[in-house]
Amino acid sequence: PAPILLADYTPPAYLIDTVHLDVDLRADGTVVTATLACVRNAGTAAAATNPPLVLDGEELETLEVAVDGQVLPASAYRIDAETLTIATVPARFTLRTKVRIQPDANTQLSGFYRSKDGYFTQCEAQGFRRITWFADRPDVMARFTVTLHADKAAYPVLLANGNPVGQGDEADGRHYATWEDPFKKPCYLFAMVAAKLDVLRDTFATASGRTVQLAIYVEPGKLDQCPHAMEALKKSMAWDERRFGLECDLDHYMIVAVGDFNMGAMENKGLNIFNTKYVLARPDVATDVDFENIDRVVAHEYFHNWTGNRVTCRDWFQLSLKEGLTVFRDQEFGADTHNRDVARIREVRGLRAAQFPEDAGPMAHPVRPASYIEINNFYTATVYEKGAEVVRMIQTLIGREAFRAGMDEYFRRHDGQAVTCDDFVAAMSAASGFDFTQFMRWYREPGTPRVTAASAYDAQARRYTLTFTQANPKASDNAPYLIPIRVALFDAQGQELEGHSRTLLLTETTQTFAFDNVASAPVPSLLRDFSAPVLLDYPYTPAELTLLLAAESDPFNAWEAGQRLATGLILEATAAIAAGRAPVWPESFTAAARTLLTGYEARGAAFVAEALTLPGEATLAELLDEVNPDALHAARNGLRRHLAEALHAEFAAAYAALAPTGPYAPSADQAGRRALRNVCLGYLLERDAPAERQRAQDQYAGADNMTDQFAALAALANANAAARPAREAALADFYQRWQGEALVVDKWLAVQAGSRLPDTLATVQRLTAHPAFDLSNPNKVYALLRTFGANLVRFHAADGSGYAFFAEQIKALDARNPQVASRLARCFDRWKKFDAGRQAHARAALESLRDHPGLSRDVGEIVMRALG
Ligand code: HT7
Ligand code: ZN
Repeated sequence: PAPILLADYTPPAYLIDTVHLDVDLRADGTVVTATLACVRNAGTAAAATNPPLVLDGEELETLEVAVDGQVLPASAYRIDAETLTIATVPARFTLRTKVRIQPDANTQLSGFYRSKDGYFTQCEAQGFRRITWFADRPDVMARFTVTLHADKAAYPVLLANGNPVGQGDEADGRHYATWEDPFKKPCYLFAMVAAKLDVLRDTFATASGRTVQLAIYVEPGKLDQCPHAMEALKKSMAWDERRFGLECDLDHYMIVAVGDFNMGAMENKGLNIFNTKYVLARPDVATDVDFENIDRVVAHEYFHNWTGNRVTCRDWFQLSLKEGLTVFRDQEFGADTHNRDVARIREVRGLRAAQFPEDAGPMAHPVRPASYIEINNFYTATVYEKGAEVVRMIQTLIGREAFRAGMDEYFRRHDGQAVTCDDFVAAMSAASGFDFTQFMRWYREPGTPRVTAASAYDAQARRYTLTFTQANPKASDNAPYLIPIRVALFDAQGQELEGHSRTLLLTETTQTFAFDNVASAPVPSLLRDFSAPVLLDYPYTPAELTLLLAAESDPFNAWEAGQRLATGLILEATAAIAAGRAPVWPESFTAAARTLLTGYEARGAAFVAEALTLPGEATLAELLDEVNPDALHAARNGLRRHLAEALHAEFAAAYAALAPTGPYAPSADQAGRRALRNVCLGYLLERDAPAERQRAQDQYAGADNMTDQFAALAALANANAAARPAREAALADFYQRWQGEALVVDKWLAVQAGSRLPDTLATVQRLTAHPAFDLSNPNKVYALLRTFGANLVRFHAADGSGYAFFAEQIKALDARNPQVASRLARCFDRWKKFDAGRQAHARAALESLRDHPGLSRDVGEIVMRALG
């Protein structure tokens, strides 16, 4: 298929003012009658030419088309694979269409589909066209009124966006409900639900004194897993008022949880639909990470109510306008309400594990892509996470106050509009006076810029200089980016030099900055708080890194120093192991780890847990020209084992000291202590000692919360051969205990698929036939298959068995759900980083996918890009 280009954007020929939908759910399908008030778009050049009306539709059985009440004969319109064209229409008219759709047969989970407890919608990006004929593009915004009719006993809950304006009983045990949304919206924000669900209700009083009715709808019997999400919603509402002066504009804010969902959640106006994973939580079934993720996702979808819904995207190339900005907002919310230091570390860890590889691989694209074949393939780490980094840099460049003024200006200018990333940046520029011309490169170019720094010290002049050189081989030219680099200088005793902490603005390819009155050669701390999403090279010595790890007050850069130290050791060890030599682990690193571990009260348990977690294999692999996954895996595990042996007493002491002292709460403080205790447990189990296995078994059996229970299970699942019986017993017990909780079963699948044991592929193959697995459920697919695809050493097995298995799974899945199949196909992205033998196997798997009859556009785009 031909790519869709940003350069080809033209405004819509017709606008739609109002939409009335009548949705009649029946056993033989759902009949949707849509009445659209259409008007020619006077602002376009084509308006004078009486253009045809072209609407989008997919898998619709068209029963009737009428213009201004006159049913059209079939000869008056044309329907092809994906469009309805009416050649001649008046400048203003009412279009009525009647279609039948089959939600029970909708396995793609896009449009209107069946899940366990009823019917749900997912319309972003282009699902609305699977419900009725429409101009399915975000710059067509309309006022929607919806009436749903369904069997009352089977589907007692009937919901749509906006306010309830009517309801009643109908013949044959049926009922109806009418909802009216007072806000204009693009159709991707449309939602409706007809289901049997329980509801938790609450209210929120806004700053201006309005009351918002809150409701969370979940599968019957799960109400006790809703309170955390409700609290998160109220916290988000209060935070957005405080930080950005943004108040909830709705009378009703509803969240509906569904177990079959392609992504995390969806911000439909006033009727969010969520994956159960981001709603349901109770201490015995959800981990600290789950609780925190729920906070973040609830906040994210709520924040979209302004950044995405009140001001939306002109076209899908502008996706980061709403996603990058909303991720930045949810990150800030998480930092303010949880633990700012650790939040930033985790964000960067995530960026390096997912976005940096994406930017270096075949799916590299700008934050604002210039072209796509399938838009669903562009809900990426680049659009979301790098997009958030770009917004964060804007705040760094102009300061927090001006950023807030820029947000105010953005809403003042564009409330109710569909706009572009340029419009957002123009508002920021107007509020701050900052010229963002050069900065726009961050939106335009793919690839991660590499910044190389060098330093010089002139003792006589007491002058220290830093010279930076930047390059991005993936960019379309060699022009430099505007890069903010936060810097501090430290003396040899680890004291930060006063007056020398600055944000340097790189604007040239090579640029030198001077620091005067510097008494002795300092140690620079570069890119504090990760002030720009770049790769930064500086020839740090291990001693300098050790100093920064101990002394840097910026927690990100303290952590970064430790990661740099560990990275250097693991990469050296990888080379040694590949060459048949034994790795060497210097005592200085062990000593630094010991200092961290024994000093956790002062530095914070959550920080120390992050600092003692070695860089992940995918992140490390990016630093190698050719990856030997076995050697890399052995090297990283070798360092873990070395620390486990050398610091056994310290790990055991910290493990004991961090034991819980009161009842479980998912607070930041408790979560930090549990995180560190479980890091200790993981290290302790690296030793081949029965006592350590017993420790893990005891924790597993005695835990009163899922965080500790699952950490013990994960440690056992990765333990060596001697722990096999303990491992199998724990896995069997866990399934036995939790088979009724779908989200816990996902953890059980994931912990096996991510295991480093050599027979993991065989286990995963076996699990695809287990009753717990279901290829139709995205959560199950992600838990088992995507986790396996991210298991560097097992997925990239030298004999190609991982690749061959995966290709077959993708084919099977593609026939049901191309969006999810395509996300699995992304696991092949980095195949060219491996040796020739592995590459040959990966190429064969990709070619078999390419040649698979009926392959979707979604998977096709990923495979073609991968094959390059
Ligand atoms: N804006 C939402 C995106 C989304 C989505 C996109 C494609 C297919 C299914 C989807 N479900 C949700 C989610 C968000 O970023 O808030
Ligand atoms: Zn979003």
